[in-house]
Amino acid sequence: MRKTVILITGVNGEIGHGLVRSLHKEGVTNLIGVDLNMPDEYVQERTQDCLVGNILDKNLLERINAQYEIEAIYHMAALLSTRAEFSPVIAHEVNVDGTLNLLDLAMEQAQSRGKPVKFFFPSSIAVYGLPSLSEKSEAGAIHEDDYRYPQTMYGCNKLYCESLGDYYGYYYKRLSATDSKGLVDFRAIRFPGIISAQTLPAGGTSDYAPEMIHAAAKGEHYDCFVREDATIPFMTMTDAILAIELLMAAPQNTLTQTVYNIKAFNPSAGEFFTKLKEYFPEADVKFVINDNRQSIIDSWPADVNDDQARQDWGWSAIHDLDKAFSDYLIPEIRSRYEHS
Ligand code: AKB
Repeated sequence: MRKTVILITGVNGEIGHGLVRSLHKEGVTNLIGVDLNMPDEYVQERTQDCLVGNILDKNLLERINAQYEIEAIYHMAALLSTRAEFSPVIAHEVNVDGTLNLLDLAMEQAQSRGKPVKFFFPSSIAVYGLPSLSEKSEAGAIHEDDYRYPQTMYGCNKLYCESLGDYYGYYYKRLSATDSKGLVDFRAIRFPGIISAQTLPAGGTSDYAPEMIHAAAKGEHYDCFVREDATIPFMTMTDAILAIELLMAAPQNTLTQTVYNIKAFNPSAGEFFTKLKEYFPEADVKFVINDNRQSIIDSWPADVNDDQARQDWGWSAIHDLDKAFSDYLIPEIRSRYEHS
């Protein structure tokens, strides 16, 4: 008998960590993880098995397929936007081919179980591309169907993978005699920048906000690579995990779309710094603009409309900017660096 498990790819990454923490707290004991590097002890202790390997390695996925019965996949492995711009072809392989491999695994599993496999895909505000700053400010909170003209490899990858998810969910091999509709239960969220108190991101363009606050807590200088007026939406890791759990728990018949915007707060980099100084008056931040990374942030929306997520699966963020600092970031980051 194969063991029934929940698979998390990129388990050692920021959201992977957050998911393991939260699912384990809720009593989920059948997690398995895949990552390029051996996950740290925290993750190892809370998972049944951790496999070190590449999601592009078909032998690895074959082994997982043979050994386990998978009820859900949280596919978090990806190269983020800044890293992807340095190695666009590798990014395409990991972000697109890797996702295709995982969708294929989900389909094989669902066919052999005769039951749907839930598939969570973290998409991003990077799928949007605003042509100019004036249009960005006029556009306001943009809907899921607006401005899908990504300007980064990462954004292109995410947008295409959303379509792949729809294909596997609704149209897979539509010319064959077997009906596979609904076997892959694909659900996606377009995340804003995420700020975690426990971990630091690697290779993203929204990294300036988490980097600024972690540097302040460590008493280190930080060169912020975007202008003070640079504005995109952000949320705490707590809210990002909450959103994944709410969406994955929602009955399929309540979902009117496969891809959802969500939001919490959207300060400019300067407003974020002002808030930070309430807690760390000595915070030493200089705005040293990297024009290329700035242009990516300028192409992302300042705000998104998340009405559909609110309506369909009861989305509502716990933390606005004030609460993010007072109830989550400051207490947890302080205790993290005090104890390290
Ligand atoms: C990135 O900056 O690449 C990510 C994202 C917004 O998807 N954090």
